[in-house]
Amino acid sequence: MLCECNCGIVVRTDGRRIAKIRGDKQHPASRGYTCNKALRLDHYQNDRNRLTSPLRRRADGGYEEIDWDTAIDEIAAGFARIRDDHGGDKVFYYGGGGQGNHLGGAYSGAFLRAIGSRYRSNALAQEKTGEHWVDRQLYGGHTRGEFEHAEVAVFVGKNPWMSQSFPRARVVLQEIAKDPGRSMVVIDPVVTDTAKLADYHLRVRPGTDAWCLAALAAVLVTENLCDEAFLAAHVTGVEPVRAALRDVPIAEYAARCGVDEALLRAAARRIGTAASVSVFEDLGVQQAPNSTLCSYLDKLLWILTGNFAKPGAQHLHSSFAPLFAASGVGRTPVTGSPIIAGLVPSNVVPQEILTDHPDRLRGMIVESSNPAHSVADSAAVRAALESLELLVVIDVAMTETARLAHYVLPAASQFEKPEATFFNLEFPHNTFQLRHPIFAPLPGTLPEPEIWARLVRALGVVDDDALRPLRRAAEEGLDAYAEAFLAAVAGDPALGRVLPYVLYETLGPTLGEGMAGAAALWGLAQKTAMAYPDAVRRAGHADGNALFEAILAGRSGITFSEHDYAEDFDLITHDDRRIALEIPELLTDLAALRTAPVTLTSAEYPLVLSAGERRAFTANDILRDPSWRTRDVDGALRISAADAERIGLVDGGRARISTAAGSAEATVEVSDAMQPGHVSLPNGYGLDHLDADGRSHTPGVAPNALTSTDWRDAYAGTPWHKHVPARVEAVRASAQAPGAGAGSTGAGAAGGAG
Ligand SMILES: Nc1nc2c(c(=O)[nH]1)N[C@H]1C(S)=C(S)[C@@H](COP(=O)(O)OP(=O)(O)OC[C@H]3O[C@@H](n4cnc5c(=O)[nH]c(N)nc54)[C@H](O)[C@@H]3O)O[C@H]1N2
Ligand SMILES: Nc1nc2c(c(=O)[nH]1)N[C@H]1C(S)=C(S)[C@@H](COP(=O)(O)OP(=O)(O)OC[C@H]3O[C@@H](n4cnc5c(=O)[nH]c(N)nc54)[C@H](O)[C@@H]3O)O[C@H]1N2
Ligand SMILES: [Mo]
Repeated sequence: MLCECNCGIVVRTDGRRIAKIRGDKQHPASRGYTCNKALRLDHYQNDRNRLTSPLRRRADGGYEEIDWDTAIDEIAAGFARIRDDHGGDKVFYYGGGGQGNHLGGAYSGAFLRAIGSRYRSNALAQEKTGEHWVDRQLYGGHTRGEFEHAEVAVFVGKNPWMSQSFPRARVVLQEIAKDPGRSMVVIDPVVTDTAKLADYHLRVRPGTDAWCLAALAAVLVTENLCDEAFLAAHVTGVEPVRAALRDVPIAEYAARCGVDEALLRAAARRIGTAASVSVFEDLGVQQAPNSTLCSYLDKLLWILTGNFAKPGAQHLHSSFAPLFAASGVGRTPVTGSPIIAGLVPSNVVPQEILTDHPDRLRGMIVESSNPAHSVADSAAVRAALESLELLVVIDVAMTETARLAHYVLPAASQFEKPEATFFNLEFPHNTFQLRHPIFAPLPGTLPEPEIWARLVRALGVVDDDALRPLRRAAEEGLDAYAEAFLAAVAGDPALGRVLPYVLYETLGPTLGEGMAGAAALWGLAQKTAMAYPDAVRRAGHADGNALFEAILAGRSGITFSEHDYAEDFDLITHDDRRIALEIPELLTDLAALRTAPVTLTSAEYPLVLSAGERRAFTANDILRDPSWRTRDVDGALRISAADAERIGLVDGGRARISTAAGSAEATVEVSDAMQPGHVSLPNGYGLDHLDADGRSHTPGVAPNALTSTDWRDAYAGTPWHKHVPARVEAVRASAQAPGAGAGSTGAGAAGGAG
């Protein structure tokens, strides 16, 4: 549960400790693979800072422990008051799961609908909404590359050696690197461990991907490397795109992005002549200038070359639970920002709260997310969250966000309840794993499904008599339950609004000790079986009930859909089942690249800071105990030798990094991987942690002490975290705390942790 892969693991427990961990060979996706991070999970499970009681903020700002009944009653009453005074749509929901815990969020909908809440967001709104906006127009769904079988793998601002994100990433990368018949193209300003394996490393200047990608696509068009048969049969709107790409001055754009033209052309030819190509774009472009345009351009690479619906290529895929709302684009109440995929851009959250606008958000529930640390401009987020009438945080730990809350509710850990990830993104075989609890909940904590059920009960919106027939049917078995469920929902629309609650209350008790939280999967299994009947049957599940039973029984995970390659076309949502290639706004932006600036730095902030790089010892904000790290304990600032020398920095010394938003101090790592003008800091650092003696440690820099909310994409509002103009200065030795550097604790504290 440390990245979206959620590799299957087998653990040996020793009391409440996870004593030994290995990859689970029976897991259908990870097949025994795990990265280094998974072996450190006991630092999550047995973090000494875990919460064990509901907390209520006192007038003096401290917290007092209260019992669950009091907490639930007061929280439900508090949100009901906001609903009555200002409307339920003023209650905002942020989060719903990290990388591996999406079951809790599945239950939140019942309470939120019951209270009338409308606006929600989570971390996807600071990375994937621009890509989603492009995807919707092109073909209507999310695509994923089949890297395991791709002849050519293309990584655009993506470092899977460190960040994984697709099954068995390092094994697959090594296989590609070793095979002379296969190639890897990496577009990244940094010589990452992935780039080291690449056949074509297009080492762009930071933030210039749009020029690089435009030139690559232009080579495909001008050197006749497009798949004409595919385009004629399966794509509409090709001509305007081709015309726009013919106008791209390839040599000039290669120069602008800093890539040798011959290398760029060679990479395009490799893509254009391969039997199969898969492309992965990630934060290096999604959190950088021109991000939505880049999402469009990198998809042109595989669409123009017909790399869809065949082995090793790009695919639409089934989904067990939709990560994105299907609703169209709306607007946020205060700033009028676009709501893509149902998500308020993370970057505008402070402005939607901290204002006297009558429609401002007044109450907020944060579940399994730490926006005071993970969203741009932590100071602005803190000020906004502090101004709320009611903030409730559901987490396992006292996070930076929890410390701003009126109430903090302690969740059972992901090993103390049924859990699952909804990042099920593979094709042709897509997998799902329901993980069973391996420990009872830590005393004082509750699993989220129970928390949400208690909140719904406290609102008094469901008549318990209406649930009785369902409870009886559930005792009889799933077929009887399905029948009773359809009848109950048809007869009582109020039940339809709180479905997860209904499932939890009626089916949940029949699922066995500690397993009630799996009940929502019954509804999702029915939907999945209806959405992809053939693919679910091919995977061996006759119907929704059979799929649900297989999920309950398959401890190591199951394959829930098995598609034929040609069915990719059926997954296109346009009526003609063709890819619609023309996106006029983005073609206008493509043309505008001719005069657009390639650098956004200034004399005051002359360097580009990538704030939040994935490294061997980063795992978002999930592992808070710094002792999980055996290296890079401070989260070093990486900088080129040339810049270090000019600034007067030495390896292991200290530097001050300043941006428009703030300033922080870090340990320096002089690195060949960085190009001059570019520095990087890791994500997931600057988290506050109390050690056994009650001393606070905050190793490394909280990256969002240095980022700004207005530094974001025009379409999706996604932040440009990878491209923050910055200044770096040496910290004089006399100003250093003794022992600063590797292993230091308090000395590295950044402004972000408050
Ligand atoms: N170890 C580890 N793995 C993780 C996570 C973690 O915290 N730790 N988090 C998970 C999550 S939530 C996510 S979203 C993924 C993210 O996975 P990635 O997107 O792979 O992670 P990053 O390292 O943030 O960024 C990727 C690359 O972008 C490059 N980059 C910076 N600026 C530019 C630019 O201007 N252009 C280009 N082309 N590249 C640029 C960086 O050098 C870096 O190599 O990782 C997941 N996996
Ligand atoms: N500057 C900068 N900022 C970034 C990024 C960057 O690269 N640079 N990356 C962005 C990206 S891609 C992402 S995905 C976000 C991630 O940022 P967030 O959305 O804040 O998510 P996580 O860091 O995964 O935090 C997960 C939270 O869930 C809690 N938790 C763990 N298990 C449970 C559980 O069982 N129940 C409950 N209720 N809580 C639990 C953890 O304690 C933690 O507080 O950060 C984003 N922020
Ligand atoms: Mo992410």
